Amino acid sequence: MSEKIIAAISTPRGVGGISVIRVSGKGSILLCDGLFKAYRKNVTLSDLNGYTGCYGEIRVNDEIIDEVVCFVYRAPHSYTGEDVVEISCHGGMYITEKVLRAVLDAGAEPAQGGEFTKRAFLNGKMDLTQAESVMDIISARGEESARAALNARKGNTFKKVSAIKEKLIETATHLAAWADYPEEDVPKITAEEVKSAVTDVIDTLDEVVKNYDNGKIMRDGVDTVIIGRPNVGKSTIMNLLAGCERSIVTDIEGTTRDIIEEMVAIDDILLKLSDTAGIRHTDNVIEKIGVDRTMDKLKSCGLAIAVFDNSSVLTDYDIQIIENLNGIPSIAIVNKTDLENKLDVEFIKSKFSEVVLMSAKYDDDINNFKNTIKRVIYYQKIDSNTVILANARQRDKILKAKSGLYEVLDAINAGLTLDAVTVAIEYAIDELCELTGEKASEQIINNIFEKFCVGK
Ligand SMILES: Nc1nc2c(ncn2[C@@H]2O[C@H](COP(=O)(O)OP(=O)(O)OP(=O)(O)O)[C@@H](O)[C@H]2O)c(=O)[nH]1
Ligand SMILES: [Mg+2]
Repeated sequence: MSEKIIAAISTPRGVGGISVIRVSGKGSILLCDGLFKAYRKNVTLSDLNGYTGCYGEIRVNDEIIDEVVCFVYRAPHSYTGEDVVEISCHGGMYITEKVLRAVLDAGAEPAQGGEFTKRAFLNGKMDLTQAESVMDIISARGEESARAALNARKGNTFKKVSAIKEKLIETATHLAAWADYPEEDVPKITAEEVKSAVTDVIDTLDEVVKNYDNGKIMRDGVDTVIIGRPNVGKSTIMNLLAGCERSIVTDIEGTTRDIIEEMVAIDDILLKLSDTAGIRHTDNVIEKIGVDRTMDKLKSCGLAIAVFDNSSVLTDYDIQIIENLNGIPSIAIVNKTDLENKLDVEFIKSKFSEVVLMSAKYDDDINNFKNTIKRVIYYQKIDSNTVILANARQRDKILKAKSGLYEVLDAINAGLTLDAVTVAIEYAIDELCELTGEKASEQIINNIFEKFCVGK
């Protein structure tokens, strides 16, 4: 347990009803007692049991800074595993900063980003995957991603990875026992048995990585590109989904020249929406760059919304756009249905599995459009009850473990000694231990917690 007492404001900066200053470390209760005067007679924070609070005021040199409620947690039953006091004062930065200043002047040190959670990890209150999920919960924007992060916070990632690891440890132990103590009665483990156990684990790891890749979509939003010829109504559609005038709309072709981005939530799905420059041949340098960017963006997107104009016949540009959408999940919009039809809608329907007819300018009901978006994205929706990795670091560890296991298979196939096989299995186990933090270097731990906000 760390000797240093740390303190920070744990609520967001800004005006609010209350703000919370968290103080953690051995001696933190006594330190706060020096500043706090309870309204109940003869009561100090040191008298309080864990999980209890007390109403009173923070005073410095007889000056009352604020009326507060102090909540006391006693080690090890606190977030950090140490003695903790949480001071709830009135919101507003002036008062909050003043209370924090009083705590720091009394001997606490300002907490670094993520230091409370780092202490929780170092004190064995949570494993690394749980700690990382704390950050996910804070930044979760959709219901689905919040649930997934909460799941990891409960330790489900740790449990699942531990189960995988146990299976490998069992195989490695068996191999080692059999190789080291041939005279004992250890049942022989065949190469086929090792191969089958290892292949099972590889399959599970594959599933975990796939889940992560899908989960990332939910956390960061689906990269969605609105594409079409100039003037078909792309920006109008962007604004309709965004619910505000995000992108400039005019009847001049080539109005949008660069990519305009906006995050849009459709129920629990988050879209990272990009309105783009209309696709056409142009000599205008700026517009041309815009068109090139649109095509680049298309290559990496998760969903394309291709817009066509109901009031004009198909052009070569429309055809070119359709060809470029090959292999990309897409929805076609036949826009401007309020105008006389000249577009070959049947042709569009033959090219897209999802076609929405609408008038972006006049329709106020876009539920059909939203439902179509959900339908197309939901096929890649993940089950938030299964294991979900929090970040690229965890994913990398899974991939390294997997490569170690492929070496096991190679070693067996090449007829290498069981020692060589055991070494490769141990490598995979090490990688999984690093994932959960059971064996992580100080450097890695520092890197992880540096990304946290102060106060968490
Ligand atoms: N009648 C009718 N007009 C529409 C509809 N949707 C958009 N418009 C009009 O079409 C014109 C072009 O709309 P934008 O949204 O700017 O089109 P865009 O595809 O973004 O155009 P560029 O940025 O130039 O590529 C504007 O005058 C819109 O008001 C519609 O459903 N019906
Ligand atoms: Mg536009």
